[in-house]
Order: sequence, then C-alpha cells, then structure tokens
Amino acid sequence: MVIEEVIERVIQRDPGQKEFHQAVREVLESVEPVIKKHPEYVKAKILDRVVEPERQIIFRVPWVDDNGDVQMNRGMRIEFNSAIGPYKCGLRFHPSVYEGIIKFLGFEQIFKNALTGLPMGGGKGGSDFDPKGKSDNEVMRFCQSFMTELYRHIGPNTDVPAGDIGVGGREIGYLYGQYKKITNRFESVLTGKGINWGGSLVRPEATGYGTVYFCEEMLKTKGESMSGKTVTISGSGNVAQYAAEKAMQMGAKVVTLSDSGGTIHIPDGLTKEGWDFVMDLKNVKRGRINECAEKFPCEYYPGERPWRFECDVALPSATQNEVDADDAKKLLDNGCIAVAEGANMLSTPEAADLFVQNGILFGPGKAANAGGVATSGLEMCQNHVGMAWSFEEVDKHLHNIMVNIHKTSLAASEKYGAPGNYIVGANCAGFVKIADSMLDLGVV
Ligand code: NDP
Ligand code: 2IT
Repeated sequence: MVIEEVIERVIQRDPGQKEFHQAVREVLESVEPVIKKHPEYVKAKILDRVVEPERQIIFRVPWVDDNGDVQMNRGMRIEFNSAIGPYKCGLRFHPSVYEGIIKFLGFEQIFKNALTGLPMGGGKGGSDFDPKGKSDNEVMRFCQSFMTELYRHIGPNTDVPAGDIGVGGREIGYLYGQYKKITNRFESVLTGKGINWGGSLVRPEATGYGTVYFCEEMLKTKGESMSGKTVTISGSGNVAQYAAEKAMQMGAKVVTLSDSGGTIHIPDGLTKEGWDFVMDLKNVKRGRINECAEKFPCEYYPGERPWRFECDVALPSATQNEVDADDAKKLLDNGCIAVAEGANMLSTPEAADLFVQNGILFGPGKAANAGGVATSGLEMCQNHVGMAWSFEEVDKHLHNIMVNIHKTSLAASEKYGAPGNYIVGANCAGFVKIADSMLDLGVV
C-alpha cells in the first residue's frame, strides 16, 4: 500500500528521528480513506512531498555565559510547508531538541494551521539550549546570537516564529529586539510579542483557553459541559496555566498540575489564590511545582504524572508522549470521559487507540491546541492593519475558531467513515486542504 511505502521511505531516509516517524505514521494512516477517494493525490506524489520539508536550516549558536566562558548550542528552523501561507509556528528551547522533535512538531503544524482557517503554513524551530537555571542576561545573549543567524531566513511574509516550550514572553522580547536592531524594521516577524510593542491581547491565554473551548464543544456532543467536572492538568507552563484558569472560570475543579519533577494533587481543587501563586512561581520566580505544597493544601508526588488521580476530564499540557497505554488505562478505569491535548502529540499511539476504542471524547493536539497559533494569526492580522483589538474581540474570534475546528473535525470524521473520531477528522480535514492547495500550485 502506498502509505506504508511512504512511511518506510521516511524511516530509511532519516532513521534516527523516531518522533517524526511517529507523527508521519499517525497522520498518514488516518488519511487512508482520503487517499482511496483521491487517486490524483497519489499520482502527484502528494504524500512523498508532504513528508519532506521545503527547507531545513541548521546553525551554530555561540554565546558567552556570565563567567565569561564560551558556550555553544545548535539552532534550527524547519520550514516544512508553505502551500497555504508563510511558515507559522513556534520555537522550542529544551535540551531534548534535535531534528526528530522539530520535524515532528513542524509536520503536525502543517495540518493544525490548516484547521484554523487562517492562511498559515507549517514548520518549527528551536535549540538544545536550556533556559532553566540561566540568568536573564545569559538568555538574552543566547537569543541575540540565535537571531543573528535566524533573521536572514524569516520575515513577515516568509516565516513568522513564536513561542513553545522554553520560549515565552522574555525570549520573544530578546529575539525581537535583535531582529529589529539588525534589520532596522519594526514588523510582524514574531508573535507572542509584548502588548506594548505589537503583541495581541489573549495570545498568552490562547492555547490553554482554546483547549478548554474545544473540550467544551466535545462535551456538548454528549450533553455535558465543563461545569462541575473534576479536571487533571499536566504541566505548569503557559498552556497549563491558562487551561487551568479557563477550566476554573467555567466551573470545573482543577485537581493536578505538574512539571518535569513531579505532580501536585489538590483534592479540594485549585483556588484563585493558588493559581496566582503558581503564576508568580513559574513566570517570575521560575521555581518548581513542589514549592506549592508549602503554600496551599496539596500533596507533592515526585517523579509522578497526574494520570492516576480521579478525573472526568484530562487536559495534558506538558510535552509529547506523556500519556502512555498504562496512563490511558488508569484514566479510563477512573471514569474519565474526555481528553483534550493542550500539548503536541501528547498521547502515545497505544494510548490514543485506547481512548478511541473505549469511545471517550479524545481531542488530538492539532485540533485541541490550535488556539495558540490561531491567535498568533490574529496578532499578525492586527499588525498588518496597524490596529489593536480589545480582549473581548480577540477572545470572541478565538472561541469561534475553536468551535469551527471542532465542527470541521467532527464533520470530516463522519465523511471519512469514523464518526466521532477526532484524530481521523482533524487529520483528514487538514490534509485535504493542504493536498488540494499543493495540486493547485503545481510541482514545486
Ligand atoms: P512551557 O515551557 O511554558 O511549559 C512546559 C511545561 O511542560 C512545564 O511545566 C515543563 O516542566 C513541562 N515539561 C516540559 N518538558 C517536559 C518533560 N520532558 N517531562 C515532563 N514535563 C515537561 O511550554 P508551553 O506551556 O508553551 O508548552 C507546553 C506544550 O504545549 C508543548 O507540547 C507545546 O508544544 C504545546 N503548545 C504550546 C503552544 C503555545 O502557544 N505555547 C501552542 C500549542 C501547543 P519543567 O518546567 O519542569 O520543564
Ligand atoms: O505548537 C504550537 O502551535 C505553538 N507553539 C504556537 C505557534 C505559534 O506560531 O503561535
């Protein structure tokens, strides 16, 4: 079968990139019903072309630490697919970063961005630099060095990076400052910018809020809502923070948060004061989640993930492959009815299969967390017309976009013979848009 051959070729061409192989398999296997209906995609080698990035840039990032010692990291930007718009996607700074991770994220992003309905192509970038434990000055020098190479490859109509793990408002500021200094241009070349210098209201909140809006739409199909639900969340970074806030605003009880050190369980639910503490701890003090146990009633479980704690809804929002088959079984045994992925490719294929087989609501990352990049698109839009919209206006657009992504994914799941399977629905809907655009644009 054509799909299996393409996957085999990907593995042979880049044998070490297991996360990328996983993402390719997940997307291509689920678009099989589309391929059967569209022999013209096979003839035009759309599958072979869509799994090969249009361009990959890998570069040296030397910088000087606070002791005056020279440090060296690797930077990269994978410009994957620009069939429907300029490359639009985040930058990840984390020691685990290598081509396999950035390519998996960039590949997923192609279809995620297509689902938003906005004209944005897919890609990703990043570095194996670890901002943790670095001073602000070290982070600044690293970001300046990173941008000193990256600036020549990006532009408001070419490639527009944003944040991801390890890249938040501070890093975007230093990156933007350096871009502006080198090019002498103040333009929409990054999103997630500060509100005083071209950023959009709601962008910090957007991924977490959007994930909860998507989850609410899934729940509605079963006559349910977020109100009164017990919710487990993993992570305590940008996505987790605002998923927690929106879930609480919608009347849910948030009982876990985590970081790479472990999980806190809050049996009575996170309060507004508890949430404020986490925001300060993670965004200002850059501390560890276990410090919550000294401030409000909760139990800290070192080295554990949140999935064994009872919940109705799970919003995994940390990193890829964080929910495995054992975790999925625990969630199912505990009566969880909905999982919406705030992070990218969070569930292993085995875990995702278990959710689908057991008929629970499962929103894959490329649909559920698309609110972040969608609001980046709204930031670009405001920059292009030189305006700044109100919080309510941006939030309304975000909400509409999430409702539409849900509707589109559900409709595609029905059209392609897997009603209610949002993996099939999101992948097929995103893929058809990209494949049709690639056909229109010829062999390029
Ligand atoms: P942050 O850097 O703000 O937070 C990441 C969180 O995940 C932290 O709590 C971190 O813990 C935890 N984490 C990271 N790596 C690991 C690991 N290997 N094991 C366990 N925990 C880990 O990133 P974001 O919140 O922005 O991103 C979270 C996820 O959401 C990512 O998968 C990202 O791709 C995805 N996403 C982000 C969007 C955005 O707009 N920011 C948009 C769409 C998706 P610690 O601090 O201990 O490392
Ligand atoms: O994974 C993602 O969608 C992001 N990190 C957000 C990218 C963006 O361009 O806002």
